[in-house]
Amino acid sequence: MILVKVPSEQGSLEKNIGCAKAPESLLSSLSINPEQVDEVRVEKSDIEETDKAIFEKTSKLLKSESRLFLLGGDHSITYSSFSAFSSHFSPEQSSLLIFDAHADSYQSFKPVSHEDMNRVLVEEKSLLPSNLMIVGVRSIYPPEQEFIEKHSIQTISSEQVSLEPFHSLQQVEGFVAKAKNLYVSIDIDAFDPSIAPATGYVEENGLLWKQFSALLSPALKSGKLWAGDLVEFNPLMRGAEKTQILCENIIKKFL
Ligand SMILES: [Mn+2]
Repeated sequence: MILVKVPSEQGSLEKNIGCAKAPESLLSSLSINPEQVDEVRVEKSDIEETDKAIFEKTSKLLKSESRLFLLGGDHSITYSSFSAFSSHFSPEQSSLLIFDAHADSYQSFKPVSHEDMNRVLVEEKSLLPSNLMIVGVRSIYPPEQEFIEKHSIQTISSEQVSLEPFHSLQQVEGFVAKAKNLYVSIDIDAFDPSIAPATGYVEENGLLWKQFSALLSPALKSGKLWAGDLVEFNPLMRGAEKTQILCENIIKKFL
């Protein structure tokens, strides 16, 4: 697994300034062989150039049959990396499992931001709606709800995970079983603010570590996992220390 630093907060609409510092902060406390670390050159004044650079880096690594894990940055980075993933494997054979408090399916902006990247991926046909599952959601705007219903996108709320842990696990297992190639994207705000306070859009009643571990394990065991990312951690915010420990534990699961 190659860790790819993507220090970009350009897609955060200025609501998570500081999350570009996450990759450096995380790598400083993990002991990783430097040969296992790569980086996307971020064009600070030009998000479209950054998006292109993420796309190219992801494509290149997948072509060399490397598995990769991107360290964001804000959640818009997933737009470019998953676009590359689905051009590599084909949209039919590319599935995206997301852990997030939000649906990121608001109306489309250009350039793509962390509020609409799922909608744009679906509209551009890089992502088939049936190949998308969002776990931990608990804050959805009406236009997003409409979008989710229209495309029958599979979601599991954090409340469902708490109330029906076994059924939730079965749903994730079913999703993973159907997938050909998997990309797992983790927005740190999927977690409960008691363990992950340092992020731009905090939502109460999130996932706990044990719940997340259980729901991630089908993907880790599947042999289909080629790429992933961890996004929206902000080391400049209050509670950064405990959030960073959680992030480190997530990364270790992928290594
Ligand atoms: Mn989110």
